[in-house]
Amino acid sequence: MQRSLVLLKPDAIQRGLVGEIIARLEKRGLKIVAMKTMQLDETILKEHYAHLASKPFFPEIVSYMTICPVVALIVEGPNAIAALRNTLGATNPLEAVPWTIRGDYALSIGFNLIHASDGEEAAVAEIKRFFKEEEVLNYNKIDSNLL
Ligand code: IDP
Ligand code: MG
Repeated sequence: MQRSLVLLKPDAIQRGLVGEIIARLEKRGLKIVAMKTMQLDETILKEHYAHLASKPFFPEIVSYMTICPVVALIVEGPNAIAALRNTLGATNPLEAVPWTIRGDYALSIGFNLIHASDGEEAAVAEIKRFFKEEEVLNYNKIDSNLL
């Protein structure tokens, strides 16, 4: 069983797509084990996007990601990390295939709606960065033996 951090970025909130995106994750079979709204700031973004902090477009990422709150989730499932990355589609929505979240709802790399961890190590670090242990729920889903 794997866990991943998911962020529904400010454009998901601004465009009223939070419910639709979460519905897709639920329908894929992923279990929500934590969820909250959060206002991000430059400090957390410099950590979260450390691999992009020296890029010329980093200030744009900060403006985008701080324009309003995000919805942060931890989702769980078998191979959740790969399943999520496939469900998201490519980073650049123009390259994301139809039926993926970015392929269906986004047009620009600057506004691509959703984040998910890109590997197991990143998932552990990102979950710790965004959630306290007591915010993570421990419960069974009635259909969990079918996954
Ligand atoms: P990912 O979100 O698919 O994991 P990353 O390469 O980790 O993609 O980039 C993180 C985020 O930074 C992207 O989702 C996007 O919001 C933003 N980003 C990446 N490259 C660009 C760019 O060239 N211009 C503007 N924003 C970018
Ligand atoms: Mg990434």
